[in-house]
Amino acid sequence: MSIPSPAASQVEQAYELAKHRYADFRVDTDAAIQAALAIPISLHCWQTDDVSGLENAGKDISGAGIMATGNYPGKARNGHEIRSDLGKVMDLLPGVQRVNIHASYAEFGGKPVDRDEQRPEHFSDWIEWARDRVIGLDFNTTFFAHPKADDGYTLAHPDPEIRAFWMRHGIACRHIAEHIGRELGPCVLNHWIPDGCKDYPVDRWTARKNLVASYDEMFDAKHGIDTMLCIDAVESKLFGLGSEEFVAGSAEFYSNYALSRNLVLCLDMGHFHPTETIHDKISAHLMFHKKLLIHTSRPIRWDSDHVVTFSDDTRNVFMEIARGQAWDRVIVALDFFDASINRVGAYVVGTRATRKAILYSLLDPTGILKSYEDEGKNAQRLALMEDFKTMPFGAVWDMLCVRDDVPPASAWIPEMEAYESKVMSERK
Ligand code: RNT
Ligand code: ZN
Repeated sequence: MSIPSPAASQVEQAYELAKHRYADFRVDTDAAIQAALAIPISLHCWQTDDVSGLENAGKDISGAGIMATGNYPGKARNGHEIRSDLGKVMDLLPGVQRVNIHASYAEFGGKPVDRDEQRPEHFSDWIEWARDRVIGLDFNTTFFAHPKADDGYTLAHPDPEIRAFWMRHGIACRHIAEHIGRELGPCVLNHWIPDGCKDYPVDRWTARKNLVASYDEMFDAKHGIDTMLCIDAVESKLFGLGSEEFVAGSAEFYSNYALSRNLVLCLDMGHFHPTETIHDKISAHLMFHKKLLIHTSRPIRWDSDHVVTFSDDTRNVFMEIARGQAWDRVIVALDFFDASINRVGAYVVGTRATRKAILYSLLDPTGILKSYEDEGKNAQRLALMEDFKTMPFGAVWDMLCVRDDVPPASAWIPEMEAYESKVMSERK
């Protein structure tokens, strides 16, 4: 069916009613829209091509616990197609966007360069593209999809030469991120490693000692990297495919490591026990850590990376940030990949869901809820929280889209379909 776009007058009228309804609870919808549009969300480049990257076409390399399932047609095959898809996605998204690239998306112009020899010029197409679009870039070390990561260990590897190779990669990426930072403004460099194993190891100690030593070398001040431009973050994980029992970079490891080395801690919503959520961790960590990087994602059973939806989990994360007025201490990035649906659609759904949750949190009647709480009126608190779920939120969201000149509601679907038939379906 063809999706009808709401008429501008409908959006206006619905918004006027919604605005008054929220104002009854001392919530300013205009201010919330403005604030929600201004919060940057860093779009991961790897949903365009199912985390394949640009270096390994045709090679049989293990994904080191990262696997996108599905074979929906239209996957991007090179840097040009990836940027084209990201451009289309951004045209359908309201609000400030950044783009988050991985070291495996380097472009070498035909002459392959190994991970430990990557340099800023291998990302010049990305930098020029971002400059043209007036967006910032974030960066990630790629400690996977490489022969030297095939046995599941990198920075924690027992072999000092393999560790040294990956340390050189980490340092190279810090120079690249610093360069991006100088060109486009501060660049968040996230570090995630797969290191771990399927079954009970005898020695967890050496792996973790190695990991501390490798990171200490990578983050050493002697490399002269300006940490105002390259903002290092470290990401924990509970388990991955093939590392079900042991992951060296666990939550406890990184929480302590980041705190003791003054780095940003990254919490990925999909990296905890199946029923464990991250909203309660935000205020706990921010009592001690300077900043958090959030990877919004949606775990389902053993998969940590389904497309984000407007779920309780997503809303609760941003509600915590809003209620703690911690926006300047949290960096928002996306991390999901689904190869079984149109990939532009996956991005638009997941990114819109993230910004919807941001808007929802900014429309919270926190003041009233807090006075109920202070007075011990917890039935009233629960009732109001429930009622806010069915407030005319959609009307405020549609207005946010219209104010930023993108299709409201699901009116972006026809644009995705047109792009699919014109561009994506030509890729064989
Ligand atoms: C892996 C981590 C990591 C990756 C990306 C590709 O479990 O979540 O953030 O998804 O770096
Ligand atoms: Zn992640």
